[in-house]
Amino acid sequence: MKDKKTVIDTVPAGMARRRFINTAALTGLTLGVAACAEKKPEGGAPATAGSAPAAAHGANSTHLKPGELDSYYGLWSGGHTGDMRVLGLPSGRELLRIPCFVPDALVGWGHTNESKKVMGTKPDGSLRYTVGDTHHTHASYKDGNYDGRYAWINDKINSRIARIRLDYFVCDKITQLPNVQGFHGIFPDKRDPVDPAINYTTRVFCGGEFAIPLPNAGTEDASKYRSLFSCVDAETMQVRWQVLIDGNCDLVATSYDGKLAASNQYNTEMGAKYEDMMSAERDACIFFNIARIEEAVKAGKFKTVGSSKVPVVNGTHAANKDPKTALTAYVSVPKNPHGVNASPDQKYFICAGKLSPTATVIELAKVLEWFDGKLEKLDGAIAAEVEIGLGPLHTAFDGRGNAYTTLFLDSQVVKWNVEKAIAFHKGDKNAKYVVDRLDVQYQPGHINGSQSETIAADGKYLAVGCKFSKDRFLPVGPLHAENEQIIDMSGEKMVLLADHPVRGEPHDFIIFKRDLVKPKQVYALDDFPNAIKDPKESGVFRQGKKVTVKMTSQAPAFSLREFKVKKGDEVTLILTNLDKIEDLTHGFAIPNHDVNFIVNPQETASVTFTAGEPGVYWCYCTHFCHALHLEMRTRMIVEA
Ligand code: RUQ
Ligand code: CUA
Ligand code: CA
Repeated sequence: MKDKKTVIDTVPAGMARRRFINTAALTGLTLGVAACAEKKPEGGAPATAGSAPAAAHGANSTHLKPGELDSYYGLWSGGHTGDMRVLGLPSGRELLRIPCFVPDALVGWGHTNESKKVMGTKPDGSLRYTVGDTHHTHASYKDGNYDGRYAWINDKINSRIARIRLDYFVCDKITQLPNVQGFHGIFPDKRDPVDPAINYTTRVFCGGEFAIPLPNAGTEDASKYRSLFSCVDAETMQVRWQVLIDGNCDLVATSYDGKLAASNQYNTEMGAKYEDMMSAERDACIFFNIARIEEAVKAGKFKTVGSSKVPVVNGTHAANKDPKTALTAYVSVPKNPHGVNASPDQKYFICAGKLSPTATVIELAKVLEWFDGKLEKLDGAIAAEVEIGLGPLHTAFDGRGNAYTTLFLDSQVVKWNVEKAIAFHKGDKNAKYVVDRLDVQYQPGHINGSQSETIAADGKYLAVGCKFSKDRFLPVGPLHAENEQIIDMSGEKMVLLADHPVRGEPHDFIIFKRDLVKPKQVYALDDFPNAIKDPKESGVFRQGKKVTVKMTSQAPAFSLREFKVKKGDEVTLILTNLDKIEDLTHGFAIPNHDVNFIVNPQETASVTFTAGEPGVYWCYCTHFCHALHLEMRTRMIVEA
């Protein structure tokens, strides 16, 4: 790896001399990941020694004394565990896992009727899906910063978007995008493109990665497949509109003025095989003109696909040749780009090269000039295209003009100065835009800094999701933990502070100041239409074979000491937790009936199950709540 870095550091200015990785080289490098695992990267100059002790630096630390609280929240995508993780930063301590797309045994997610309703069921009442694959999570904005209302997360497998309420830290809605496969990038808008009074998130944009026949009636001719870019209403979670595009979408970013959304495209070739997908020297970053798309929808200039009623406007090259009416703009960027990120100075989008060792800096004002017919060539929106290292994927910012990009193949984070990169690109060969390189362990994908994707980027901590930990943790069989690393980004040089093992696989995350969210301490009884507000309402209510059991909990007892049902009854058990103290949560488990869920203070939850073989079933509290927690039980007596 050393010699490759030397090449990059000494590369002369000018687009023509840039080195691209060809197909053969890439295949070699990709397969080479496992081989690299055998030996530690040598970390050639000018990389900072990856293992430099944090104490030597002294500014920021991940160490908190017992009882000390973190200063940041982190919302983390859980990857193919299908949930969202909540971390405290800088310690990196995991505080919560919020289930959304897949069942969860602690909460009873996917078991209670309330969560099944959010997740979606088949006509027979069983869950539609029990797997998920979350990649990207982003939160709602107001005035360019997080407002603590919502976060969203994607499920790539089943094209679902979940909304997390940041007052209760629970998922309250899930929407499936019609006619989309491989829903990947996700980003909320930061304000309305037209109405200046709407300075907060009202839309969430979703990129469709895999092209499919529209409608999906099954055809082998991949050249006929298409991808859609979707807009979901932040409040109703309904899909507002979709855009038919050429190529595909990967990651998504939005401008601070609300006018543009962007998505990098690695498959402008519209290939069905990887060789085809990397056959062109350049791909694109597609820009969506939000106001124009919504005007077109209003004017009825759309079609629909299959049984979906969602308006689909035409964003293809052919339909958008005239800048003055174009809904989309395709800015050319090098071969198979990956992440696209909006800089906190609100001026640029950075598109990382992935198969090209470059980052492309796209100037938003110029893209808008093109839409106004004032910029002749879209290429004029490219403010810089500079070499930064091998396998660039995602970029974070410090609010001081620097970008931090992960280099998957180099196993590094490169810190580079955006304005100096622009100067270099314009011909100033003395502009040293690479500020620092830090070895990370190993093969980093996502990266984010504290407050990075807001106007309040504070440049303190950087977290990096490393896809391979190799030798960093005790081996636990063939599958290793992955490695999330925390870096002090406050100084000129980056300093590695900590390793954190994590269950696969780390994906996208955001880090924000803790006072931006106001978590609630107890639920409100009235939020649950089926709440049992008084223990006296408890009892067994029968209508033929359908039985409703109503019960309340107050430590250390359930309101019913026993209840009787008959074998084969369809039993719906409703439990309201009348305890009012924060964290006084009870659980409810029924042996041999696949029932276990929790009820938080003032929360109501219900389950529906079929009563099994006659006998006695001790239902017990699963969540430690009281000195008499073990005694907190009730008997279900199933009669013949
Ligand atoms: S993508 S490693 Cu699914 Cu987040 Cu870039
Ligand atoms: Cu109630 Cu344990
Ligand atoms: Ca390509």
